[in-house]
Formats: sequence, C-alpha cells, structure tokens
Amino acid sequence: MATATLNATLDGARHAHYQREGYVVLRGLFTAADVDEMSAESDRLLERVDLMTPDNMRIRFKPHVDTGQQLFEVFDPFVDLAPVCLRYALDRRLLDALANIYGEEACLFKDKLIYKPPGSAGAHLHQDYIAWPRFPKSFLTVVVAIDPFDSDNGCTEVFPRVHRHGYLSPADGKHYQLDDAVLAGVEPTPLLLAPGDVAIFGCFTPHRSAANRSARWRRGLFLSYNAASEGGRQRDQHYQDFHAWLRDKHPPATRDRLYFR
Ligand SMILES: O=C(O)CCC(=O)C(=O)O
Repeated sequence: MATATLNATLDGARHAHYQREGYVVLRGLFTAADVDEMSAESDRLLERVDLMTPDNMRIRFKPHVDTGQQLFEVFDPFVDLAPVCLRYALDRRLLDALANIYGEEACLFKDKLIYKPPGSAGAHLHQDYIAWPRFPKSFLTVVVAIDPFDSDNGCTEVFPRVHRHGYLSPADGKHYQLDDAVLAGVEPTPLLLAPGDVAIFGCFTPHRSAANRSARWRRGLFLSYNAASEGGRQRDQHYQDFHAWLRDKHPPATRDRLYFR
C-alpha cells in the first residue's frame, strides 16, 4: 500500500486517510534548518549521563540485539530539558495538522526522545492505549524524524485499519504486547521517513519496530497529544500517573530506589 504523503498541511484526503488507515505521513513538515536545531539539542542531551541510571524513571535502556549490553535509548519525558524541541512540539504547523484531525485544538500529553542507537533491540508489537481511568482515547502519537527511518535501522511499522477494532487487550490497566496471531493477514506498513517528515498514528493502531541493524542512530521525537475536549492540558497529571504505575510494577524490595530527575 502507498504511504500517504503531504507537504505541510493535512488536507481532506489526508484526513480521510488517517481516519481510514489509522495513520498518515506528512512529508517535509519541518525544514532542514528545523531538524538541525532538533539534532543539536538531542546531541546536547546525550551528554546528560548524570541522568542515565536504571532507577531514574525518565530513562529507558534497551539490550543490544547481539550482545545483550544495555544501551541508553529513551528520555521520557524530555521537553522540560529541551526548550528547542518543546517549541517544535507546540509549533503551529504541527498543531494545525492535529487540529484538522481532532476538529479542535490538541494538547501535549507525553513526550519521548528515542535515540535507538546501533544494535538496539526493537519495540514489541503493541497499541499505545492503556486502560487507566484518565487515559484519553483521543491520544495519538506524532513521530518527528531527526534521522532517516528505514528498514535497516528499525523504522516504526504500523498495522493499517486495525484501529477500528479498538483496544485488543484486557482493559485492566496493564501494558500488553500483542500476539502476531491477532493481526494475521494484515501487512504492516513501514514508516519510511526522511529528516523533517512526520508520521501520525492513533493509540489503537498496532505498531512495532525491528532492531537497529545499521551502524546509524535512529533519532526521533515521539510526541503524544489528546484532544482538548478530552481532559484538556494533563501532561503533568499523566506523568504523575505514569510514575505511580512504574513504582507499582517495580519489585517492592527496590521500589524506594526509583526517582525522577
Ligand atoms: O521506536 C519505535 O519505533 C516505536 C516506539 C514505541 O512504539 C513506543 O515507544 O511506544
């Protein structure tokens, strides 16, 4: 299937594509100069090794696919450390595209900076929705490519049209991987992105990514939003809920070591 593309705005056809397929790609939403700024700030953040401990709830590691060595992979959140990327997360080019999808303003809900270094394992098959009382069903994720996303470095892959079936896991507040069998017969679409391209997919769109088998990083902003009418601005509340959930699922014996900085 052809990947939907568009320069800079979300017209009626692209909106229809998003509703029908559960995702859309906007080519070149951000310029090369914009991407240079995001890239420089991402590089600066990589110097914050003081934050990169397993007990910091802001940080996630992934094993190297061959050696098992733990590699730093994600800041979640990051815009509080990254004023340039915060500006792009609230850029009208992006917010206008989201307003076209929602029919109203979007509010930033969650923000991750995923580096996916060479060798990093992939992301298992899942939907982003999680059945927490406050989790918005209008949640969607915007991927802003800093580096190219391709099949060698483990681009995100989405399963089109499956979002219409809603949430496919038990609604008990836990995070679930999806079994491949649930999606039998549905071909994934790789989100092949150039720097500055943007992909948008909803919280019921199953997605995954393969390991990064290249020698290149795959840096991208993963910015998630909700429709303003579904809870308004709730990013701070979301991170309180997220941290409570992380603490809860951590082994009690070492739970007290967890911190956020
Ligand atoms: O890294 C990717 O391609 C996907 C990441 C993802 O799905 C997530 O962080 O929830």
